[in-house]
Formats: sequence, structure tokens, C-alpha cells
Amino acid sequence: MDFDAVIVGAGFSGLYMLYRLRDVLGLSARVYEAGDGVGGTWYWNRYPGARCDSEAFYYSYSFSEELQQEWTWSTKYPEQPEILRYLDHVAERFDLRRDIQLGTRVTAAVFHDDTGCWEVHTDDGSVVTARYFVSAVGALSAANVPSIPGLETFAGAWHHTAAWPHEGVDFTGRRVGLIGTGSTGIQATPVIAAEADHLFVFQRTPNYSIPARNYPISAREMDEVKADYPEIRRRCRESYAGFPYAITMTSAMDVNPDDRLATYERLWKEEGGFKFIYGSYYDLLFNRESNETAAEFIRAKIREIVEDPAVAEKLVPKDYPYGTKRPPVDTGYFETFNRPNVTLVDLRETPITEVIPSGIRTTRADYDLDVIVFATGFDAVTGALLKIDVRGRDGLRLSEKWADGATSYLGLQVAGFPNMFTVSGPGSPGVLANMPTAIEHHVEWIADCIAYMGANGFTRVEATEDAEARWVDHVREIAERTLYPLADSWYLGANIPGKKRVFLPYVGGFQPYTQRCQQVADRGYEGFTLSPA
Ligand code: NA7
Repeated sequence: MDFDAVIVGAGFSGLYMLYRLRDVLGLSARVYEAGDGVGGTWYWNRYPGARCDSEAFYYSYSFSEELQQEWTWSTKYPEQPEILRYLDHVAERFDLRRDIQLGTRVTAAVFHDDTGCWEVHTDDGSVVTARYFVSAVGALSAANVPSIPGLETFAGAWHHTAAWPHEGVDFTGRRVGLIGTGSTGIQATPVIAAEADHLFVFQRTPNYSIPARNYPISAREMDEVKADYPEIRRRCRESYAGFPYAITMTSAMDVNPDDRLATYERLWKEEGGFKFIYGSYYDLLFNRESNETAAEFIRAKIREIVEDPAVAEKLVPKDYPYGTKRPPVDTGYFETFNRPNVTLVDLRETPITEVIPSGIRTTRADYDLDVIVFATGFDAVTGALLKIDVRGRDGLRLSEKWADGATSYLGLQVAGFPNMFTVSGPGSPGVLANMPTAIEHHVEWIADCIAYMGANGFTRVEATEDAEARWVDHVREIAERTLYPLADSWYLGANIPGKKRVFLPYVGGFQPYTQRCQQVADRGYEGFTLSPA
């Protein structure tokens, strides 16, 4: 056996997994990373306007007191280069690079029943073996470029936001078409519009975006945050979604309309960002009527900001509840549509029929373009792992196992795939929560499980079919109690043609989830079969 563990991916998850296994448990581990640098999401997503939608003071690691004390953030919502510098610093500070092989893609991973080991193949032709195989591939890393006929004939350049050229793209004097108005398109639109000759925004679904209200963090505020870290982290861990905001346990329907309006107004004007959803009324995602109060507030804001009423109306989301698609956070998004060099193209009225050499053709018009930007998202949660030919016990392919929808036990293991762990896998609260908080939990749980195995003479751990089936049912039942299934979101895989419609994240709350994971561990890894060599 070459290593105790092979980890795929060197983003937030893979870096910490390596640290935990190597430096805390003293195991041997190798990380394979397709990029030429560490950072994962923050390595790839270099598009204009790319920044964190979570505030820096909790979108970071908490595992090292020294790390959190020495690192200073410049703004409330740091831009991509700053977060990448942070992750580079982490790799440097903990001497992680010596066990990370960059520029190497894992192509296949095969479990061998006789040896109880994983055989891992990489695109440089190497094959290594390891006891444990940990997927830290990222939930939002398999870019989705829609297959639009004629793209290969386009005479200009096209880029997906998650595979952005490192040298940047100069939009000066260019006519740009941006497809997609999710979080990414909403971040990129104002920045591209400020540079381009003309920007056409091709919108399929309008979005409820909340202003970020970004600002530079002063030295004093950073000192306060540093002094307050234990409390901030505790609040994150004990929350519904890994955010440190205090949610009122009041229904939006139990307050008088004037007070409710004042709350929304304050959150919109003064606070901004995710606090609007995670720091207001607890039932926005459970009660349609409550949700409608927030949705109507945002719709009114869009109509107020956007000067052309016809454009405003196209930008107003009407047919799905607020927050049931991942809520975007913006800096001047709706205002951008007041610029003379920005045109909104409503794809519901006039769908794209093809890409032609000169640009994009819709059912109504041809748009001449020099550059097309695909802000069209990801094959979320399962896409990146399924790009690897993963085969578990008895040659079972993960792609077959998940053909009718992804399954897992606790989002951490898949039955039939012994000694394989997934960080932020399907069925975990990862993608709905503040990612670093969720990632730290998953990584620590996995490492604790591996330590337990070592200490008790076990070499194989596998989720039982029964525990997995019960968890899958539980994830579905909880989702059905919320408003989430009412939107065609990537949470459901609805953005990928042909992907089975299954609600992927666990929405029962971050703390209840971590408590359940702890209970499973305390009961000797209930729902897993542990076996000796
Ligand atoms: P998202 O949130 O999946 O948004 C993708 C956008 O692209 C969304 O507006 C889609 O419309 C649109 N889209 C996707 N395919 C097409 C086609 N074929 N034609 C037109 N428009 C299309 O991805 P993001 O990158 O913005 O954000 C992903 C996550 O990254 C985000 O949630 C954060 O967690 C960070 P649709 O809504 O499907 O109609």
C-alpha cells in the first residue's frame, strides 16, 4: 500500500483533510489536484467580480487559533485573489504542498475486495494504492457549458466563468454576451458592464438578489473579530446553516406588517447579504405566505431600482419562492440595467436557437458579439466525482449506483464503496451551509472515524444499505417539508438536462445534522459495518 489515504482536490476540503490525516493522525496521505495551484473553487473561478458571498470573518478555517489570529481580511466580502492568497498561505504555513501533486487529474478509483485497498489512477499514467479514498472534489466544480448548437462556429472567444483565463479577459471596446443570472452572472454583470462596449445579459430565470453592502474592514473591526472568534465559531456551529446570525424564532406572519417591512428594510439597506434570509424570520423557507412577504419586498426593490418598467418586470422573479434557488448577493446588479450599454434579453420570451459565427441567435434576433461568457453554473454536488470512474465492491460503478439519483449515508459515505468518504457529498448540509464550517465538520468526522478504526483494529468501514436508505428517505422527507422543491434549482439537479431530479442537500439544519453524526460515532459508528483485516 502506497498511502494510508488518497485525497482528491486541494480546495478548502482537501487542504484540511490532508492536515488532519497527516499532521494530527500521523498518517501518510497524497492529494491529487487537477489545477496547477491549490485553492479549488478559488483557483478556478477568476471571473470579473468573483468574490465571496459570505463574510470573511466566518468564511475561513477555525481549526488553528494561530492561523485565524495572523490572517487579516481587507473587506467584508473578499475578492477571489484574496481568498486564493489565504488558501496559498494555509498550504505554505502547514507545509502541505509536499504531499500535494498538482496538475494531476484522478481518472479512476477502484476498490479491491481482497486487499481492502483503493487503486487510484491518474492522468499521468500513475497508479497508487491507499486504504482510504477521500473525495474533496468540490460540490460546485464540474462546470456546465450548455450544448448550444453552433458554439464551435463562433468567431469570437467564449469562456465559462469557472475556467477563466489566468491572464484575464479584456472587454474594452467589446460586445459581450453573458448567459446565466445565478450568483456568478450577478457578480460578473456590473463589472463587465463597466468595461465592455455593450453587454447583453441572456436571462432564463430572474433572481432575487440582495445587495452585499460590502465595505473595507478597519484594523479595529478586525481586532474585534479576532478577539471574538471563539464566539463567532460557536454561533456558526450551533446554527441552522453554519452562519453566525441570530435568527428570530418568529414567523414572518406573526409580526405586524409595518414592523416586518422595517426589518426587511434594515436588512436590505444596512446589513445586506445572507443576513436577509438567515437573520430574519425562521419560516421563510417553510411557509409560502411568509416567504411571499420577503419575495414581494425584493420585487418592489427591483421595480424601484430599475428605471425602465418593462426591463424591471423581466427582472422580477415571480414563479418560485425566494431562497429556493441559492440566493445571490450583489454589488449594483439591478442598477446595471440602467446603463445605456446594457441590454437584458429574456430567454423565456425569445430562447437561444443557436450560436452563429457572429454571435447568438434567438427566436427574435441575432446579437453580434466578440465574447460569450457562460455563467451557466455546475453539475452540482455529484458532477465532479462522477467524472472519475469510481468502482466499489464487486465492481459496482458509482455512476450505476447513482443512476436513479445520488445516495449516501450522512453525506459522508456511499453503501457499496468501503473506505471511500465524501466531503460535502449528496445528503450533507454542505452546499446549503457556510462551506468552511460544514467542511471542517465533515473532515473532522472522517478523520475521527479513521482514527477510531486504527485504534480498534478495523481496516474497513462501509455504510450499510439500510442506513443509507433511511438517510436518503430522511433527506427527501425533510426537503418536502420546505419550499425548496418548488424551484428548478441545482439543489435538485434541475439545471442539468437529463439529471435525475433528487434534492441533494440535507436541509434539516446544520446543528441537528452534526448532532446526528456525533451520535452515530458515539454508538460505535451506527449504520456502518466495521471489519478487521
Ligand atoms: P447557477 O446558480 O446554477 O446559475 C446558472 C445560471 O445559468 C442560471 O441563471 C441558469 O438559468 C443559467 N443557465 C444554465 N443553463 C442555461 C442555458 N442552457 N441557457 C440559458 N441559461 C442557462 O450557477 P452560478 O455559477 O451562478 O452559481 C453556482 C453557485 O456558485 C452558487 O449557487 C454559489 O453557491 C456559488 P436557470 O436558473 O437554470 O433557468
